[in-house]
Amino acid sequence: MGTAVDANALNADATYRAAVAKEFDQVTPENAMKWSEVEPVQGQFNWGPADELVAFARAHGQKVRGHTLVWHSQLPSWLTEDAFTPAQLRDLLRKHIFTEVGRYKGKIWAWDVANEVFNDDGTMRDTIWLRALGPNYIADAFRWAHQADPNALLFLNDYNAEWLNPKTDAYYNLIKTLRKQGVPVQGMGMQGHLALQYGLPNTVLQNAQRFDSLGIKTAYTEVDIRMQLPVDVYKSAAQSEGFGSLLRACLLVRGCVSYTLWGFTDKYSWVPGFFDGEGSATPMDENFQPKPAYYTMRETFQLAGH
Ligand code: 9MR
Repeated sequence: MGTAVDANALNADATYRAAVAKEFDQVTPENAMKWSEVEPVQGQFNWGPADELVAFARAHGQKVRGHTLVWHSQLPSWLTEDAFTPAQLRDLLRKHIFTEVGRYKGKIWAWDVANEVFNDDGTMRDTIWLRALGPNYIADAFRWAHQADPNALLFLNDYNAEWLNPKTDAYYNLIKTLRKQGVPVQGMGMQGHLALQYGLPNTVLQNAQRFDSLGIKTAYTEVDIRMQLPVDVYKSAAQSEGFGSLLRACLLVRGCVSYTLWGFTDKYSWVPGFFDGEGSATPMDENFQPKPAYYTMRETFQLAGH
């Protein structure tokens, strides 16, 4: 059971810090390991917040999920604004992966190597990496990450990847192809950013099962379930069902290795800042009071003997 961790809150808020330590056995840096955070100026690194989280995890016996090596978002402006040639970009990406994965070698349990590489219709997302390097950038990234830390589990990761749809078809086919080619992709991360107003997906278990049937690990990596405010008891119950159904799917497939919340308290959730009028997306309110979703997950774990 994991959570994304807000590096600032971890330092500034003792209640938050204590809850991260008490409730979870795994942590993901919400932002601290992203390229724009670790290398804001080319060649000038800022490892402080990521180092602190890794040390915190070690002190509390927690695993760390590294997030994320290749993404189209939160790239430093020096990288996106300078006109690098494709060969230079390939070199920069390679160096980035070796530097970051190498720094934390042996300390990261699983890496989200490639994040959000497909569009919802199953076509490849148009990114700086696809444009410059072509679709093989994904295989390259996995090979480099594996060379840099052979023991870390290497994941793809995306949203709208929790049910059967054209995007998950694309991931299913990509993983099959990469595995045939011997590319070290070992897991599929299903983020789990759901929203009550769109309805809860009903092919969650089938989707987890088909990834499982490829012989890879699966994980729910960024679960939160937002809603249009204000909260009421019905929304709260539906949210609780949503958190529970993803967790049950995880417990029901052999290779599902973790269930991570994208923040556990509304106090630091990314949701209100991104979606107007929406919120209450996590299992604890702004005062760290558990919601029905919290108890549903706890009971589900207890029923499963955890
Ligand atoms: O929660 C993160 C937020 O603080 C950042 O501002 C945002 C920038 O894009 O990224 C958020 O985390 C994202 C994660 O890294 C990848 N999947 C979607 C998450 C929510 O946007």
